[in-house]
Amino acid sequence: MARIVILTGAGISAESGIRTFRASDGLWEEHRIEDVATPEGFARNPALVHRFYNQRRAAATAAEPNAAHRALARLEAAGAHQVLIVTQNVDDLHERAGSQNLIHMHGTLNGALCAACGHRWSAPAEMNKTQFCPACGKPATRPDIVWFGEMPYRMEEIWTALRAADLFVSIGTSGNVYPAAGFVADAMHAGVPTLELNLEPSQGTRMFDEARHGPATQVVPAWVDEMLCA
Ligand code: BJW
Repeated sequence: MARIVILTGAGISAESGIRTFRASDGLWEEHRIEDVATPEGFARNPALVHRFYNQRRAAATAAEPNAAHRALARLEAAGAHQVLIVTQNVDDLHERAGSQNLIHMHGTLNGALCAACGHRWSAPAEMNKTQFCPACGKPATRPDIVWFGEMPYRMEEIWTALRAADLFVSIGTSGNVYPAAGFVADAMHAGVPTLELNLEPSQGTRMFDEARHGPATQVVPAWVDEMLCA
């Protein structure tokens, strides 16, 4: 059974109404990365960081999976391929679409993490700096999100899957943030064929064996149809 590793980024959720990061109307236009996406920013101003993620949690809860999320779930459910989705996204639209074999390498809005002891639990809709960790009792609640300078989750598992894959597909990501941006090079060095599906050419587009550009809700279902007919 062919093994497909699929990396997704903010672009796959854009048509569900979730803002991307680097577009002209993206999240980084309104927020300094250093303030809301680093442990140092959180230490300086936890209230600001909680407000940023509380708003994004509310937006993700209100959003619905789109045709691209559903197509990837359909590919996995068909059972003809072994599909692993590695998402950089912190929304839960892949799982709500039905995907099961899924890694959230940058964490999830639905998780809370104790900055003091590392305990994890379900995030409340509104998180704030006075909430106590249920394990150690310290008021060190933070979103379970991987910020700049922190190690993304389950990297060994991801690299093992990537090296063993028969196809690597990158969907809706600009290719600006490592280590995810390096997956295409990792795949290439392992001799794994690569495909980019994105609205426009990404930073690393020339490294892909093939690239198809257009909105995810069009290019992803079309590609999945091809895979299921082959
Ligand atoms: C559509 C569409 C539609 C729109 N249809 N497409 C120099 C070299 C190498 C690394 C570094 C370096 N200097 C610093 C680093 C490390 C740093 C890094 O990469 N910095 C860069 C800025 C250079 N990385 C880290 O610190 C990471 N940790 C780390 O490296 O640990 C050490 C390590 C060492 C060795 C091995 C492994 C690890 C941690 C990175 C954490 C990233 N966190 C964020 C925020 C937290 C999550 C959150 O708040 O949501 O994650 S940053 C932000 O960017 C978010 C995203 O997941 C991530 C990627 O963004 P994405 O998804 O690509 O979104 P956009 O907006 O950039 O692009 C959207 C794309 O969609 C565009 O191309 C559009 O065209 C397209 N699109 N509409 C299809 N309808």
